[in-house]
Order: sequence, then structure tokens, then C-alpha cells
Amino acid sequence: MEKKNFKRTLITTALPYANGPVHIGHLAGVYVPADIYARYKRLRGEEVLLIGGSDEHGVPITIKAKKEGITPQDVVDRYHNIIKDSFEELGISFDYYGRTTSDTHRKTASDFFRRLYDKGEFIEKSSMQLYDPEANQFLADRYVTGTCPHCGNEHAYGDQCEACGTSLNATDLINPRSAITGNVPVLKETSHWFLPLDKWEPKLREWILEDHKEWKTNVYGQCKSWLDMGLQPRAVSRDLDWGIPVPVEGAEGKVLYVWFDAPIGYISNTIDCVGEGWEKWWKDPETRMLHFIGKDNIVFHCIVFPSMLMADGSYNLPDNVPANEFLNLEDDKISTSRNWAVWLHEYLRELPGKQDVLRYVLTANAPETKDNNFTWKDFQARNNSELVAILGNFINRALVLTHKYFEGIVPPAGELTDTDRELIAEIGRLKEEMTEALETFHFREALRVAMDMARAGNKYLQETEPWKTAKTDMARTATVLNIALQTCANLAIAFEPFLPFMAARLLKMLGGDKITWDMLGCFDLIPAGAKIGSPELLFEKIEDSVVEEQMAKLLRAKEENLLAAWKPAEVKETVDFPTFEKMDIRVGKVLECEKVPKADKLLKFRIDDGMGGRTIVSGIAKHYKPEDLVGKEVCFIANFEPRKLKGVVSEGMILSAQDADGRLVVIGPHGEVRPGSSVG
Ligand code: B3M
Ligand code: ZN
Repeated sequence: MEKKNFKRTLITTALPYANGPVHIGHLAGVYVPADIYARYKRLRGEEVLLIGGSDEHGVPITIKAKKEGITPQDVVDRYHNIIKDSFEELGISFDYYGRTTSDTHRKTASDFFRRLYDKGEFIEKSSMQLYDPEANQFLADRYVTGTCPHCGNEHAYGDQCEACGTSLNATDLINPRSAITGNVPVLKETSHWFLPLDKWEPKLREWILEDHKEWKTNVYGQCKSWLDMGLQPRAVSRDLDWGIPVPVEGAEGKVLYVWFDAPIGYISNTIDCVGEGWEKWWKDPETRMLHFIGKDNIVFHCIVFPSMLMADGSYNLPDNVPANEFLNLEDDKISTSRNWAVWLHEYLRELPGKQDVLRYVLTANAPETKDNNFTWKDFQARNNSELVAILGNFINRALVLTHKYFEGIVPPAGELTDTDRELIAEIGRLKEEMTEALETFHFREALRVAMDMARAGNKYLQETEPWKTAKTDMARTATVLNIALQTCANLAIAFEPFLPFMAARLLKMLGGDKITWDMLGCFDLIPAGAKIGSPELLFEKIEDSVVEEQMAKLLRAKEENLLAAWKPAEVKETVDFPTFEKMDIRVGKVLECEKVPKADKLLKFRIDDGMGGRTIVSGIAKHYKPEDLVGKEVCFIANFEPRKLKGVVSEGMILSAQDADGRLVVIGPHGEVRPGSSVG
């Protein structure tokens, strides 16, 4: 396919549901990469808009409101502000961050629907939909869960299976359950407007499968498999009281489906951002549109929204949808409901001034081609051994030496040696590599290359040893430090998209202001004779205690979760007294207790059973130290069939209670009884 020459780029980021704060998974998948790209493009002097906003409609909001006993409006007001402020503090450089409850959006989405309606692009039809009579509510989207007919995931939602990404109709679910009451839904007739995705299938096939072979393989592959399965008409209205009313007569009680209105939010927010001239961003074929999203949103951005845009007929389609995979946290899936997450607003409060560190770590571990993992240990290591030891160290050495030997005045460069020329050439080469990586959305790679520039700087100082030449040859020392300072200026440019706070501070120290991508690779960025600021440390070492505290916080969340999720097992089938009596439970006293060799779970007990003693082996070694149980009274089943465990014959079973997390606690009497007493 021939490459188009675009004049400007419209970058959109998925609109997070305003039903909770954002976490590192959102950041790594969507917002940090989108921001890197936008900043890079601005450095290139290109015309760019970075548009975001909160998604404030849909079932995720009403479920949250119900859970907290507040109104949906309260929910979105609270979280929109938290999200917006925290993005800003992290340096996500939105040109506009809006919300889908704005007046502009209500009108834009309403008009969009009406236009398609007037053109006859919808099919209106009555159908049987899932209904929860107890909640008096139709069950669509996240109000219903069940088994995905495609991949068997038992927790698929009524509109999408997040495991395989497929978009679903609620009635496709196997074994559906109401998320409100847990009831099995009944079918009830209701009428809705459907967008016939099948009508757009041939165009979608051509547009994606023929014209966009360059898309990331995860995105292209998902699209291909859906298109190959065949598309169905999709309901774009819902029986709900939270959302944008369907703007046609006779549609009382019906609102737009959240995935119909939310992507139109990109348009509304563009309108609020630029006003009058907004259409050039959406309709001029010379505008390139990019959607940054997570993998669970691919179907909506590559199939559903483009079908809506095609049905309208006057809009551009996205040129690329660089969707990322998911980020895990400490080897476990990030989960809002389990509070297994690092929340951005808490991070900013608990690790103040460390925005760039988070941006760095999330980019270095970005889940670009496969799911990736965030750990606090890696966070600390990357800060200490990369940001501090490589980048910070190089810049600090260059600035400190300039102050030491030239009183903070940029010394002039004299004749260049091969070493100097090699460094200059190397920075030039790395720039090419970086540019290529950034253009193709390979941000991890681009960041690694930027770090190679700092590595090259360190190597240069190691080889030229200005602290030695300062004793004999000040002219050479001047040249070396001039080049080192020019390298610092190059680093400010190269890192600006990734670490904007560091770049701004560094630039200030160097006395620079405006930077462009064109300047990267140049070695005349700071003039000789200029005064540089006093060197401040750009990165600080992160101590063990900081990451230990964060780990402890996560473990506390896990603990609280277990507690909240605690549900005793169901009571077993009823037994009669004679059956119960068959069980001979006795009290015994532990005489000896030791580990069973080569069995990490087993303890061997010698029990005083009032009948001459017996040996019992029990699988509780993970929960007790043997010596702690000696002298204790325990209950055991005396007529349990003897079994051989790791070569030891066990004559009974010690009773213990089992916790939700598998912890075992031995059961004993609460008053004095003789060994051998019957329990019953
Ligand atoms: N709010 C889904 C999500 O947060 C949705 C994105 C909308 S983008 C138009 O995963
Ligand atoms: Zn599935």
C-alpha cells in the first residue's frame, strides 16, 4: 500500500470509565504510549491533538452507584476529577480531557444517532431480551454474566468476552446470570435499534485486511478472526435510565448503548478543544487518526466505531489502532475488584516527584506484543541501576566537572579526536534507530535506544578521562566537556517524550529552552561561554523500605480481599445420629512432634490416647513448628483406617479447621479432659 502523506495527527486515548481511579495497567497500555507519541510528534513540529476524556455512561457506572448507594452523577463527578488530575500530574499532555456527560457530547452523540436514523442506517426490531424480574431491569452488558460461546470463559459480559475479546449479544451467553441479583434471567420482549455490522463487512474487510496489513499483529489477527466469523447486527440502544436518551419519538426509557456514545466522545472532546475548526481533524483526508487503546477495546475501535463512521459517510477512519496487551502486577492479573493494582493517584501521593520513574518503568515493561509484568523490585532496580546509575550519573558528571574546571561556563570545543567523532556519529545513529522505533509505535525499543545514548556518554567520559587531562591539557579538557554537555542537551531532547519532568529540569540547568527533534544529533546546541546552572541530582536512589512498604500495602489488600470474599463452605448432606456415631473422635495429648524427613507438608505425632499411645501423621507442617504443638491437646479420629504416609503408619487423623487461604488450625478441647475421652 502506498504511504499517505498526512498533514496532522489526531491521537485519541480510550476513555476510562469514571467508576474508579486509573491504575498502572491503564497507563502502560494506553496513556503513557499515547503521550510519548504525541510529545514526539510535537517535537517534530507536527500538528497534533491528543484527545482524552472520561467515559461516564453505561452499566459500569450504574453498578458502582448502586453498590455505594449514591447517584451515577456522584460517581462520575468523583472519579472524573481524580482521573483528570492524576493524568495531569503524571504529565500526560492532553490537549483536552473531557467527559461524556458534557452538553457538547450529549448533542454530538444525539445528532450522530439521529443522522444515521434519518438515513435509514438502523434496523428497528423487537426481540426477546434477558430480563431480571426481581430487579425489574433488562439485563445487557455488565448487568449479565455467563459463559462465552466462543472460548468458554465463564465470566463473559453481556456485550463482550474480555478473555477472547469477542463482542457478544447478551442472549449469546450460555448460563446467563443477573449481576444484580444472581437470578437466572427470563426473556422479555423489547424493541431496539440495531446497526447492521454485516452491511459494512465487505468494506471493513478491504479496509483492514487489504489496506492495513501494517497494523500490529495482535490487532490485525483479532479483526481477521471476527470478520471471518461473520458480523451480526448490533443493538445500539438500551433499556436503562442512565445515558443519552435515544433521540426519536417513542423511545421513552431508552438510551444509547455506551459503546455507541463513548467513541463519539472523541469527536465531542475535539469540538470542545478546538471549536469551529474541528471538522478538519475528523473529515480532512490529510488528517491521520490514531486510537490508543487496550486489547479489550479492539473490536469496538476496529469494527463497531468504524461501521458507525462509514454509516455516516463523512468521517475519516483510523489509520492505525496500536492496541497493547495487558500489564500484570507482581505476576497476578491487575484487578479493580480485588484491589490488586497500583493506583495512579495513590502513587503520586506516596512517591511524590517520581512521575518520570513510573513513566520509565511502565515504558520499559510496556505490554506491546504480549502481556507483561510490573514488580516493585524491578521498579527499584530500574530506577537505581538505570535512571540513577546510567542517565543521572552521566549528566551529573558532565555538569559537576564543568563547574569544577570551568566555573560553570561552557568551554569551547577545539579540534576533535576520533573518540569525539565516534560519539557524535553514535548519537546520530541512535537517533535514526529511535526515530524508526517511535514512528512504528515501538516505544520500549525507543526508550532502550535513548538509554544507549546515555551509555555512550558514560563510555565517552570513561575513555577521555577529563579529570586526568585537566592536570596537563586544559584545551583537551574543554573539548571533552563541551562535547559531554552537548550530549546532555541531546539527552534532554531524546528523553523528553518519555521523561518530560527530567527533560525540563535538565534543559533549565543547561540554559536551553526550545527543543526540536531536528536538533537531536547536533553538537552545537549550547554555545561556548554560556553559563550553566548548578547541578541538581535528577534521580535519587530508591531505598528498600520504599518498595517494601508498597509490597506490604499490596499484601494487605490481598488479605482484606480474602476476608471480604470469605464464604464458609456449603453444609454437607444431612446424616442421622447412628451415622455420626460411627465416627470415633477422641481427645489426645501431643507427647512428641517432629517433621517427617523428605516430606515438606507432614508432621509425625506421638499422641497420648489414654490407651498406650499411637502415632499419627498430619499434613500441617507448613502451619506449625513441631515444638509448638508438644504438650497441646488435640482432637483426633481414633477409628480412621491406618494409612502409610512416607513410610510411617498413621493411626488416626488430627482434626483441624481450614481457612479460605488454606491455613490449617488444630482443634482441641477448651477445658480439662483426660486423654482418650470421647468427643460427641
Ligand atoms: N470505557 C472501556 C474501558 O475502559 C471504555 C473505553 C471507551 S473508549 C471510547 O475499557
Ligand atoms: Zn470468549
